[in-house]
Amino acid sequence: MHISILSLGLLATQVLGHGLITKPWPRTPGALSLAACGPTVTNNIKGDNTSHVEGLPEAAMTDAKYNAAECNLWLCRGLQLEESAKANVIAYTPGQKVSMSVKISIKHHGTANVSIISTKTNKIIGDELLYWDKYADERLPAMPANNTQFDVVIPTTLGSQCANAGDCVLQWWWYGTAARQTYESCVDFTVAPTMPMLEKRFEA
Ligand SMILES: *[C@@H]1O[C@H](CO)[C@@H](O)[C@H](O)[C@H]1NC(C)=O
Ligand SMILES: *[C@@H]1O[C@H](CO)[C@@H](O)[C@H](O)[C@H]1NC(C)=O
Ligand SMILES: *[C@@H]1O[C@H](CO)[C@@H](O)[C@H](O)[C@H]1NC(C)=O
Ligand SMILES: [Cu+2]
Repeated sequence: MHISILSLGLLATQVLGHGLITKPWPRTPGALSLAACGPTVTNNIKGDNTSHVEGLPEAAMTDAKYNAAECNLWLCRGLQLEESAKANVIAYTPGQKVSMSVKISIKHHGTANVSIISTKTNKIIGDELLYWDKYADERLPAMPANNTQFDVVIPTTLGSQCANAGDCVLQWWWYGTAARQTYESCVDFTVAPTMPMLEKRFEA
């Protein structure tokens, strides 16, 4: 049995994992995540699905199966859209309101956002949908309701950028400033392209 100092460190931080999206159903580990990230990352997330990113890239490097570029731990914690999940990817319409829930098991004051990310570039499409300048503040007597329950509105300007399953994710991102811990959780969705030419014709 091999217990390296790194994996012991990882076990210690696992106890401290703290957040993920619970509604809509987020990405979870499976065969594709394992192929891209290797067992160190997927076992970490299976062990605690609220775990943070810090420490994972270093721990994963010792893993022959880890492909940093394919895994991309700074997008959805490396979780990929699994084949078995493709049938359940949600089709949204432009302008649709989406209710989201997040589970926070331990608080760390910081900032958070929800945005639509292009998975090819790992860049935000448009503006952040939501931003909290104060989030998960353990110094408050109670957590504001909107830290764990909130709505986002699907933009009407996506065009065909999120037409196919896996093109885009709705990513919740929380950074605990003093804890220096990053939490990422992603929902897969599609938005069918609108037909601007057709709309113009009707307007004329
Ligand atoms: C995360 O883990 C909890 C506790 O093990 C489990 O109940 C929940 O279904 C998991 N959620 C996801 C998205 O994996
Ligand atoms: C917001 O999200 C992006 C990734 O989508 C991240 O790079 C950025 O640091 C986040 N900002 C905050 C304050 O959470
Ligand atoms: C969350 O609620 C607080 C008030 O408790 C408000 O100041 C803040 O703008 C809200 N943030 C978001 C992102 O809805
Ligand atoms: Cu922590």
